[in-house]
Amino acid sequence: MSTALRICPLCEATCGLTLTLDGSRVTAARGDKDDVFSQGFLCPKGAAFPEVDADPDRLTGPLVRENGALREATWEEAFDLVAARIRPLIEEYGPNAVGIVLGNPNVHTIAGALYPPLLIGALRTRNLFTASTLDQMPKHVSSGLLFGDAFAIPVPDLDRTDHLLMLGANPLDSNGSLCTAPDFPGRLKALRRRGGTLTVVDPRRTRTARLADRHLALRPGSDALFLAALVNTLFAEDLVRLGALEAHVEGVEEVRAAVREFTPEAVAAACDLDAGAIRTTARELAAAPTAAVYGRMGSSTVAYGTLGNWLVDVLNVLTGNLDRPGGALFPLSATAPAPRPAGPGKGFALGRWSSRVSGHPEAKGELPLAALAEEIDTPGEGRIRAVVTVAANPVLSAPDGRRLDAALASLDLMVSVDPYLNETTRHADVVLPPPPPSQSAHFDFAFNQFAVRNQARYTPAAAPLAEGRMDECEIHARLILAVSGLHGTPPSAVDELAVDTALAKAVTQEHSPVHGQDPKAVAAALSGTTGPERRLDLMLRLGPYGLTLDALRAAPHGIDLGPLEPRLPGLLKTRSGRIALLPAPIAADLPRLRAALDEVPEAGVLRLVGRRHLRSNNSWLHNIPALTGGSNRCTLQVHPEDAARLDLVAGALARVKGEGGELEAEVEITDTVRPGVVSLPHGWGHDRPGTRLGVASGRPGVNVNQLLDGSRLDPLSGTAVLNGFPVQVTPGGSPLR
Ligand SMILES: Nc1nc2c(c(=O)[nH]1)N[C@H]1C(S)=C(S)[C@@H](COP(=O)(O)OP(=O)(O)OC[C@H]3O[C@@H](n4cnc5c(=O)[nH]c(N)nc54)[C@H](O)[C@@H]3O)O[C@H]1N2
Ligand SMILES: Nc1nc2c(c(=O)[nH]1)N[C@H]1C(S)=C(S)[C@@H](COP(=O)(O)OP(=O)(O)OC[C@H]3O[C@@H](n4cnc5c(=O)[nH]c(N)nc54)[C@H](O)[C@@H]3O)O[C@H]1N2
Ligand code: SF4
Ligand SMILES: [Mo]
Repeated sequence: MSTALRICPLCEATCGLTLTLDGSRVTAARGDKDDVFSQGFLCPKGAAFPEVDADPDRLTGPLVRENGALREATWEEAFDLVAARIRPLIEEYGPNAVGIVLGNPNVHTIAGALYPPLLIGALRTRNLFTASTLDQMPKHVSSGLLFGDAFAIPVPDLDRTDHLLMLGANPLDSNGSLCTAPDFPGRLKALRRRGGTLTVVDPRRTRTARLADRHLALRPGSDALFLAALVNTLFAEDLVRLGALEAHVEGVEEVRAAVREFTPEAVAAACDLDAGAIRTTARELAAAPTAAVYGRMGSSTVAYGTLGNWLVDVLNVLTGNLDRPGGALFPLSATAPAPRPAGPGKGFALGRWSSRVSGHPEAKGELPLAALAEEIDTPGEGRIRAVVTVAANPVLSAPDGRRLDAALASLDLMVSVDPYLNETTRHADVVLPPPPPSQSAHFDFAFNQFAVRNQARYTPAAAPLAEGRMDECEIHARLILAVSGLHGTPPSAVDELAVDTALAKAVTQEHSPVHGQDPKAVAAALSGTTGPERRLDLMLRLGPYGLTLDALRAAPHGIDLGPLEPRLPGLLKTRSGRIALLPAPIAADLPRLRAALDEVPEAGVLRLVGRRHLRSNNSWLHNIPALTGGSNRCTLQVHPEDAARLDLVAGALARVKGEGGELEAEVEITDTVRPGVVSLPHGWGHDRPGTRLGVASGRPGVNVNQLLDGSRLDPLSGTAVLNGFPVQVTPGGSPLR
């Protein structure tokens, strides 16, 4: 028996785990009490790490398609096949013939942070699709426009704020998102204990809402109207106080004019909130010594997602809370480039190209994942003929999985880097499975950028790579070489090139710690036994704290880098060097929101919202018995009034019809959803043949995203509307057992 530390990769909270190992098998996981950030916290998912790690359905080696069927293959065969098949397609049809799909777990692995940018660079395709356009792309766009940097995302200063206004987030079940905070629930309770206040805006009375001082159960999709009315009230009641931000903001008067029509009375009907309650919310926000406004999924994956995300930060600015302790601050991660001096930047451009079929504008170099199917199945020049998926299951996670399922089946070539044969990867011609997490090192490149405290932690692999396994970093490196026509080159060449490229740039930058040094000498001094370790070491050395891999190794429970600190104006990369409070693309989208003021909600139309369960994670943890036992979770939650009106019976089936299809789900009657709203979770629908998910396929559930046809998008960010879309509900067919 031995123990090893491992940062949990199962949600954004990044808790430190202490694993118990019997040989190389993980037998238990508990919270690491000495972890500088998570201090022993863990949730039921973290506790199930051993089962997640040892799931017998995980693929143990590569699969290749031969005569229509997948068979086990050697790594050599698998990469030979990729190289032999993809190069002719690119040569004949050009780089855009290959689509790249990056899914959520890429933000939970070292490989997913370090290699996809190189894969995108190698393929030079404009057909890049990621889970961001099912999630947080509106935040990237609003940050890009406001601050000139799509990754400059302020996070609420949870541990110090006096007042938190939270929209469309349910951290008691999700453990938080774009706000990395181990024990988010405990931090909210501490906020209440120190006399702070919590307001939750959510059409459902979630576990988080139950913890709040006030819960506003607004109509789904109306957050942007609600937020605009808060901004309106701040101006109307002379509550705008920029404080230290004054010198760094432009466009305040333009915002005042832009929100003039959005009075609390004007939005009240659309939001189904009392105008008085909206005013009180604005006054409390302004009166709090410090406050933070924070919006997530439920205010992001909606029709006015970018406008809503923009308004969140407009409120943080107008109340003087942006960039101040207790407000909403910008984290500074240990692998971020060392801060440059303040001054004008390049700004953020949107729509530099558009998608072929529907002309959707790119955002942050990406096209809407909801448009992937049409880019494959619509004939014509520029059609996608090959797809590479990495850690993605869009057949379940994106709108209209049926159409995407058929489109993927029609491809000339599909390659998937994924541990499972699931609804998406079953179409692959080559599946390249990474090892289980115990056999991978971990560092949170992504989430340290959104953490409520600056810190850095590195956990080397807890167990050695099993026989026949390949580290996910090496899989990526070999894949990059195979698609580049460099098949056969040692994979270390990819890391060396990345180091050389980064150093060539850094030595020329005056604010870089290696300015003026000899790049070869810096590279030679890097420590680390693998390519990715050397790259991590380099990023730490080029970073703001001058850390090294050796320093992290010497502090296995992590290095605390202190509370978040103000970062303005250095962080701003807008062309003016100031916060652009009313960016032109936002101003151009506001008429759409004004039109929403007059839309009378149709009586009797139900709006569907999602929900998450603490023991689940998107589409891929339903195969773990320890996390799936108990009663059916894929239920349609309906308010008692709606159930009575629609003749729906608890435990019986309801038929749900949307623009993209229909399905039947078990009815759960509960007043935790507001009237007019039904809720169904996503990530279910494991009933397709040809997968290898023994447990999940036994209790498949239904795919909520089949109710969508992929046409409802937030126009500025290309993000799918996954919350608040209209559905019809009628009693279903046969009753349940
Ligand atoms: N209706 C509705 N739809 C939603 C949402 C919603 O709230 N409502 N949420 C959306 C959101 S926020 C997101 S992020 C997306 C998520 O959707 P996706 O990005 O498709 O992610 P998952 O469903 O989590 O699927 C993850 C895939 O990664 C694989 N995987 C797991 N671990 C690893 C690993 O270490 N390496 C590799 N290479 N692969 C791994 C799994 O086997 C699985 O195939 O879903 C979105 N879809
Ligand atoms: N247990 C678990 N944890 C997870 C995940 C998981 O699947 N399971 N997924 C991870 C991922 S990828 C992400 S992105 C995060 C997401 O984490 P969160 O951002 O916390 O998202 P959700 O838990 O989906 O909560 C969204 C809330 O928005 C509400 N909502 C729906 N429509 C509206 C609306 O129009 N307005 C408002 N104000 N609210 C609305 C819903 O009722 C729901 O309670 O969770 C991560 N953590
Ligand atoms: S809260 Fe998230 S990171 Fe922490 S143990 Fe649970 S799943 Fe893992
Ligand atoms: Mo997500």
